[in-house]
Amino acid sequence: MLLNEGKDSFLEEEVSFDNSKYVILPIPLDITTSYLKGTKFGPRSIIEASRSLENYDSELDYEVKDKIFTLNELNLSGDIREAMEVINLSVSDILSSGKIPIIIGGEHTATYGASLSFDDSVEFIIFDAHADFKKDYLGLVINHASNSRLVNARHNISLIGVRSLNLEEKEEIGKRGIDIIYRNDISDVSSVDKLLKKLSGKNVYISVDMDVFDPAIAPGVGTPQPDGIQYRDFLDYIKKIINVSNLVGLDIMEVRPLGADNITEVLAAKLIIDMVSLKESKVNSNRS
Ligand SMILES: [Mn+2]
Repeated sequence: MLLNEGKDSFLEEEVSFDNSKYVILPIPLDITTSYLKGTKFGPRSIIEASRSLENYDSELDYEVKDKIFTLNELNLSGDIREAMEVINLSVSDILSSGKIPIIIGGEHTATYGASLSFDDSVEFIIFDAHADFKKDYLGLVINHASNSRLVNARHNISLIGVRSLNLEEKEEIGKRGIDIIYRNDISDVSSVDKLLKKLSGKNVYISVDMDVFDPAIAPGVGTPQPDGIQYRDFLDYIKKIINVSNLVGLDIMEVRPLGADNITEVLAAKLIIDMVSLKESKVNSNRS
């Protein structure tokens, strides 16, 4: 088993691995990053930022406690293919222990590695400014700009918040009939309804590239894009998605710490608390 027990935990949770329901897997992947390097420091910074946040959600009246175990960072010393294999093995270990993986990164390519661990019936919902549907990029087939396309080799995907792609990517996405909600249509009711209908009752994995958000609220990313979505836009989506489906895994990727300005990693940590709270308060209300 490649898993190590972690000392520095998310939200300062003290729960043991066996008693936890969610397992944070920090993946400091920074191999194919093309524009701004530094995503390898993302996982550590998200865990540090979580310690500045409260674990109680007043909107849901739910407290995250004794739920989340934090693993040590994965050691990724090989090339990108080896990294995918290590990630796949680690996520598979978490799943076979009956836990829900929460992956924090690190470049977005880690989502592809994680996707290999899931049954191909799992739907992947990818929030990203970029379509990431390139056939290859800078000579590499496995790279961050091809992540969505790679995941789509095994899984149905839906792309949300996209505002950066080329014509070839757009045509390939159209050819494959992939559901894509562009940033301009983020509030379009019929698009959202269609998505929810598709996800109803399904096992769902949510992947968040932090560059889907506006750079004003998430400046610390590898490839920033102007005119991103707001935190409330995201909350509206995940409330609806988690409500109709069964969340089996999630990731928060592409955090690139800026040093003194830590608002990106605080937002990243908050998203994890939000998604766990939404899933758990749903479980609780189903029981009562
Ligand atoms: Mn992106």
